[in-house]
Amino acid sequence: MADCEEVQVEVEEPATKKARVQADIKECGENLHTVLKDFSEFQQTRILSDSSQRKTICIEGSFNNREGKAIVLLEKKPFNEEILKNTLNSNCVLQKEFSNDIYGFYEFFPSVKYSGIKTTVIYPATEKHIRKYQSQDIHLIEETPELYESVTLPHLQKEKFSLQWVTNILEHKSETDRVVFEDPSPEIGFILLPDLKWDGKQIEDLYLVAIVHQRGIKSLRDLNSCHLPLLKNIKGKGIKAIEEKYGIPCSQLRIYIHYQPSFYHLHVHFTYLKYDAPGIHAEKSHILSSVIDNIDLMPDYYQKATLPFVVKETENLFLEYERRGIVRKL
Ligand code: G7M
Repeated sequence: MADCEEVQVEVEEPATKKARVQADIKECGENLHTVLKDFSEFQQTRILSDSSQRKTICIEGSFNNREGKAIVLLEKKPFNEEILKNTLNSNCVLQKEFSNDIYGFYEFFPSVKYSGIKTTVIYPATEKHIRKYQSQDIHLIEETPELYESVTLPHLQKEKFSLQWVTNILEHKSETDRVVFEDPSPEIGFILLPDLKWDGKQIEDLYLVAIVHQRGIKSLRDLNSCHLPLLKNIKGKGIKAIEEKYGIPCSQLRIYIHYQPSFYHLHVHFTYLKYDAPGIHAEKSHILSSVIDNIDLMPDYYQKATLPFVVKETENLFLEYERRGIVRKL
């Protein structure tokens, strides 16, 4: 995809703006992210999910003059010391709602610099992206090795997310300035960088992923004793890199692999232990130390084990299992 010059947006006449947007599209093809400066061209269609607990909202919509759907995911950020230092002062607005005895209730407006909302834009978004971000009923499937071979694997071969973002990272085409550590070995090497879900600022929600250089390892199911050097390398060097850069000891890290993952190219998650990151529960995450230990005890453990996983009702994988009578809706 051709690189595009950044376009400075000042206040524009609507007609000028339309012409500029069309010119940007012509110049930049599908790459919305080289020109997106605000949401004036975004048309909201519906809310896909909304969590007051996680303080996130996910919106489906489209961009004027661009074909296809887009997803915008907004997430309020956790507090950290830097924000507090720079907001609890006179550069903010404090509006009193009411008071009663020693209790005062206010609405607090920090300055623009410190009230940023973490924003992810996916464009063009596929139906699979939309299903992924849509809130819906979920089911637990106990996948035996036979079910993996006869249902899950054929499904994966038929339908999977593009791995382009992974390839871009491994080939140093994207997110190069975010890389925390790289071991370039084609067999046991990996790239460690902040996950999409982490802005890399505060350790309270620290979230990194280690993406392996070796191609062809789809998921936990594929892991066997050949992969022990790779897994041990990720664990050892990942921990060291995080300790050096962020000062967090390994005893405060949660290091795990998802099953099923969303992307079928092996990657390991590193999160801060106190942070309840999405996908850390027992039905989805497998602690890396236990994975290594299981394979040490039985080299083909993950080819023999029944592995549970969670699936959403509208996912095609659910429909495959439903068709075979293994799960059913209420
Ligand atoms: O569930 P699964 O194990 O497949 O997790 C994949 C992880 O990759 C998730 O935590 C995503 O937030 C993360 N991720 C997805 N994308 C598309 C990107 C990306 O483009 N860059 C980075 N750094 N992380 C991503």
